[in-house]
Amino acid sequence: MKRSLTTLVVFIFVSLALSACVSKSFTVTNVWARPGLSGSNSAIYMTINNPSQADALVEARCDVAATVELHMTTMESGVMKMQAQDSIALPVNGQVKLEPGGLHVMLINLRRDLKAGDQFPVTLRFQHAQEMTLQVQVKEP
Ligand SMILES: [Cu+2]
Repeated sequence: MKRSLTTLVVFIFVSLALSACVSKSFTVTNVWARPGLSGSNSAIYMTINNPSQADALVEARCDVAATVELHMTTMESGVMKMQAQDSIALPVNGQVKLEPGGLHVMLINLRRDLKAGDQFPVTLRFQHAQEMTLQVQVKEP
């Protein structure tokens, strides 16, 4: 009896530890991309909430474009510029928004048309967390 009680307590403890682990992964919402024609460019935007340890987005992979890069849009003397980023920092307990005029996943040289209403997958690779595949919704900004 005592042994089974111990087993039960250990089981509950492990379950709680596992569920805490699962609930602490990223939540990524509002994943969308601009429409674009084959051969042109587009961008993916999203909101990343990071409830656990400090991490960084290091790569996005997506087969709708020949080249996929992490970009930051900045204004320099009134001129809009985009700069490739090695990674995008995800501070602990922070929210990072990829949005028009700021950070984005750049889709260069689309392999097919992206029309409003289309969906396609993108895979995000992080420095620490496991990679994650999400559905991107194509819509007008
Ligand atoms: Cu860009």
